[in-house]
Amino acid sequence: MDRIDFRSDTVSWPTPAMRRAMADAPVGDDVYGEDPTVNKLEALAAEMVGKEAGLFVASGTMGNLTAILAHGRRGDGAIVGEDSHTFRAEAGGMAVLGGIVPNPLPTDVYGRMNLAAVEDAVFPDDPHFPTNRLILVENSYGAKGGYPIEPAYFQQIRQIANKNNLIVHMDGARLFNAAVALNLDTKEITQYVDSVTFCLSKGLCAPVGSVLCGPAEFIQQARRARKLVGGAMRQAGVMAAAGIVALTEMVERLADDHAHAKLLAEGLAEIPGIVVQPELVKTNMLFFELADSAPVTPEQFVQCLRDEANIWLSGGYSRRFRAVTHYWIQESDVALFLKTARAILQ
Ligand code: TLP
Repeated sequence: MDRIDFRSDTVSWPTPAMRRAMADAPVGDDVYGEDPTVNKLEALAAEMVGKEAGLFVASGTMGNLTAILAHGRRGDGAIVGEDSHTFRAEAGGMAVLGGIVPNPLPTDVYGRMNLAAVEDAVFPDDPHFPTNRLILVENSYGAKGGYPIEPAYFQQIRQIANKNNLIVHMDGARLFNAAVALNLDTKEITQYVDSVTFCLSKGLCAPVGSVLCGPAEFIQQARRARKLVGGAMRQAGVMAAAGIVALTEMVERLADDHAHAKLLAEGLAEIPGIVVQPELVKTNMLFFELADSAPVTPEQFVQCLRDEANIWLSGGYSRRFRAVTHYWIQESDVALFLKTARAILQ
């Protein structure tokens, strides 16, 4: 990459192996179900998360939206973390396009909703209320620094769902980061949810795409929902080919990104003027704050990193920053970040 970009793992470029696979991919019209590369990706994805079928979609947002549209109807309710991506950062799609009524609940420092609060959020069977339908969960939890939530939590969510006849959908945009950090087979996490979306284009480096996985009948419904939102693609095998490389070659190495994020957090903790909790850093993301005592404003901090070392960091509007590591960030880049930040803040 031409810059050292900590703004997100979404900025990651495809690897050389991906570009080769894309050039060589056999393709067909996926709306006819005839793209062999898309079919291969969908089968592989479903197998990896222990579900019957998969659906290749353009983005994580589209995966969550098509899942919600396929699971619910207008007037249905969805219990959801108030700082989850699906509630807060997907343009209100579930309400705007699905007529789904979100019922947002606070989450703890790891991104978990309180289980008693989840039970309380189930409405009585009364025409005043939305119809109880969905619980939406997320793993790893982006707004809580990409914290990987243990399967035990989802097991308890499953029990509440079963008791109340609810469907559980997981936004697993960074599901494989969570599984690698917890040292678990991904299926140990996804066994408790009915459907899951995960992204190929974040830490896994594919240029485009996510996969929604779930029961075969549900995926048929989701295929219709994807068409509805204009997301049915034609020779998408060109992109799916990169996704296959992502799933076969890029999962285990996520551990390197996690180690880099930890290294960055531990280094930042030693710099006066920065407040960070390295113990919360388990995957490829960290939040840190610029203390009031820092000699520069947040805007100046971002600008100086860019001017002095071509290091890109998002934010600058508040004292809180997010840094994300990925394949294109090396240990030497972390060292440069720390050296430059120390110089700016001295
Ligand atoms: N997250 C992006 C921004 O939208 C914040 C990022 O840079 O992290 N779920 C989660 C947990 C996500 O973090 C994201 C993207 C999505 C869903 C949506 O994925 P895309 O961008 O592919 O629609």
